[in-house]
Amino acid sequence: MSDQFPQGFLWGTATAAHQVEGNNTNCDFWVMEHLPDTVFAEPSGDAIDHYHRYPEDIALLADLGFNSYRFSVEWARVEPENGRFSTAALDHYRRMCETCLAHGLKPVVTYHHFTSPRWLISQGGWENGETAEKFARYAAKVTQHLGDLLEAVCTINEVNIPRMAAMLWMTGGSDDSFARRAAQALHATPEQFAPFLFAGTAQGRDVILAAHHQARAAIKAERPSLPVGLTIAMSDMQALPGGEAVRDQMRWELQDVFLEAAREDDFVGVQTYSRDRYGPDGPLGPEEGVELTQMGYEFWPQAIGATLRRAHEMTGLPLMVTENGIGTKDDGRRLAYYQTALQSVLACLQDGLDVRGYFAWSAFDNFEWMLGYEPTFGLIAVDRSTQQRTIKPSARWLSQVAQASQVAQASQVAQASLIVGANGWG
Ligand code: GCO
Repeated sequence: MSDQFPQGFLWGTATAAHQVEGNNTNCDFWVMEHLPDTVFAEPSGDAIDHYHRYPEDIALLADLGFNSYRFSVEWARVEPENGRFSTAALDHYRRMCETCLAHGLKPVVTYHHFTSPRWLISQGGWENGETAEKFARYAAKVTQHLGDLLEAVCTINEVNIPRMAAMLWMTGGSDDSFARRAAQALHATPEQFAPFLFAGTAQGRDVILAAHHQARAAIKAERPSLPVGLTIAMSDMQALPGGEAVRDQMRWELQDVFLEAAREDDFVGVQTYSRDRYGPDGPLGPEEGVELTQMGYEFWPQAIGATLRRAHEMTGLPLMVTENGIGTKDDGRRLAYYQTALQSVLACLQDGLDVRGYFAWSAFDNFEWMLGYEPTFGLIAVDRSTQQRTIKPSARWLSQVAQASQVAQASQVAQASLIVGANGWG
């Protein structure tokens, strides 16, 4: 049995605009980050200034031997006012795609990765049915401008995460006063406050899926041959004896409904970090004795194999690992994580699953939403006071895997991290 990944397999890393660009001031998150007594650990600020430094960053990723790069286009920049599009912003993202191609990286572009324009939130955000049309109009515009350069489009990142947030994380009542104040700051009523991550009702789910479907149609109308899919956050949902019914019910609500809605797509983007265990009374915490990551998740890299199999079973579609990775300060554990994860992806391929690519989350240490810059998911570290990039050993290791298209041939990389000058690295 071949231990090679297939020819043409996409090897890449992933980022999201708001987490790396810096000064994304026209989006909803920026406002929420700056509220007095915000729930955000710190504001995103300059982030890693990827908005300006993308040429060096892309060159660095190409030098590591990747052949693809997944990044997102920021809706708040492209459509700063309802119905008014910024050609300058579209040109910026076109230059990013051109830079990728010039370096041999195929652009896989996400049109929405959590952040939305402020004006959208003042109009009811992701709980308002009209948002689907607006998103499709924006998707058409982006495709007109960049479509000829793209390898694939992910319409919406983690379509199911608002539902997960509502059902798993905000059940004890979220910080109401924060939501009320944020609603006011974004000119929304508290009843209609629906930034993407807050759109956790069944109505929100339906708006998000309608937005995906309408955007897919709009993209296809512009470029019929461009592969379009959504991405979904999939933990490996395991049942302990007696927990099967509860797990199945939760898996239906949190994953299966979304996989079913993707059945007409060209591929499914699977994003996995860990597993979750279910007993007869619901979700259980981490198992005693299992190592935890910075996020408090179990170190469970084999989860990606299980979720790919589930996505395959539910859809039969081509799959892409659009995110997989670990938040840790210990880069040796990151390397170990990727090693096991990639073995489990390879086992899926050997069993006949059609997996088209693997994108590590993330290329760089970046802004981890409410948690700020503390969690470090990057293959490349960034000193944000100088914007100096430093390649971690795990990046060197993954680079060997990508170049050999084989996990076995990559040796453990023990050498010290490589420092890359702030002003160019050549
Ligand atoms: C996601 C998130 C990323 C996170 C990553 C680590 O798509 O899940 O988009 O933005 O940074 O998941 O928690």
